[in-house]
Amino acid sequence: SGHAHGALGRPAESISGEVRPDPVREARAGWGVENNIYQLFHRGYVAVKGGAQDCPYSFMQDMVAGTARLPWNGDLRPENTALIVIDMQTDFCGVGGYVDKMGYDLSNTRAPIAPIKAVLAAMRAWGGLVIHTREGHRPDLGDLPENKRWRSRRIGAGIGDAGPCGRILTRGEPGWEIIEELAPIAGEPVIDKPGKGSFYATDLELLLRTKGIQNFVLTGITTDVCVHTTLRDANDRGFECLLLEDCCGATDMGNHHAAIKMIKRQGGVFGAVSNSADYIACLEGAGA
Ligand code: C5J
Repeated sequence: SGHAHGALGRPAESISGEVRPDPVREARAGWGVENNIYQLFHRGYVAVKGGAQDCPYSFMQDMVAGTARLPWNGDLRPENTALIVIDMQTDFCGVGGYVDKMGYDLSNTRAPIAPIKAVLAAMRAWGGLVIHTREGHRPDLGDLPENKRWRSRRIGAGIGDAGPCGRILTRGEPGWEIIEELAPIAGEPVIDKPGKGSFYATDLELLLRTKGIQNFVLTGITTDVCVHTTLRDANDRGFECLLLEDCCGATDMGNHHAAIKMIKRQGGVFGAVSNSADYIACLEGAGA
């Protein structure tokens, strides 16, 4: 059960050592023809394998048939598209950070680093808006709900408590910083958020609306927590969401895959899913 705990007080959830699949190669093998059709006629996001399998009645089939496209209205421009890089902080993917302290396998949350780096370069060259987020709390913990603190202490990684990378998830500490490989560059907004979602208690929505953003491309960690909360909140606000699956990672691969599958049900209830290579190819095509 979800309430069972092991001897160390950690949830008895299984952390699989599953080798990360290569979604890009799979997509190319399984959807070659469709991708070609799509790229010839539409210029936009590209379907990945699993899209039609997981949600047989989704717009993925319409895309394949050439009667639908992504974004839904086909309007993909640097001026109306933002890439968000969520919580790529040492606390979530570095040695001695929060996720490491909880005892989870860092390889899952480090896997997206290289794909995100490639997408960042392409997005910057294309001219779209790039936004970064950091989860963290004020040093006086005035914005840390008691229950959040209690839960984190329960697993041996108390938010605000001292750790190898400074105080866990606390603003200004080394562990809270965005990792060097994915550091923001001048002009890219950084959103500091006290919660899992990127909209709650931040000015993210104001920023997106002011810039006229319609398409919202999600990357970062963790797929099932901060990325999903942000995705759902963005979708409810009418932003057209695309999650790049190899640019995300969770503390549990089962959760990662389930979180991706959830997006594609009900015709793409939360948006669409693609991967770094196809997205980059799409930007290169869209800019031509
Ligand atoms: C978590 C996050 N997993 N960035 N935060 O606690 O997803």
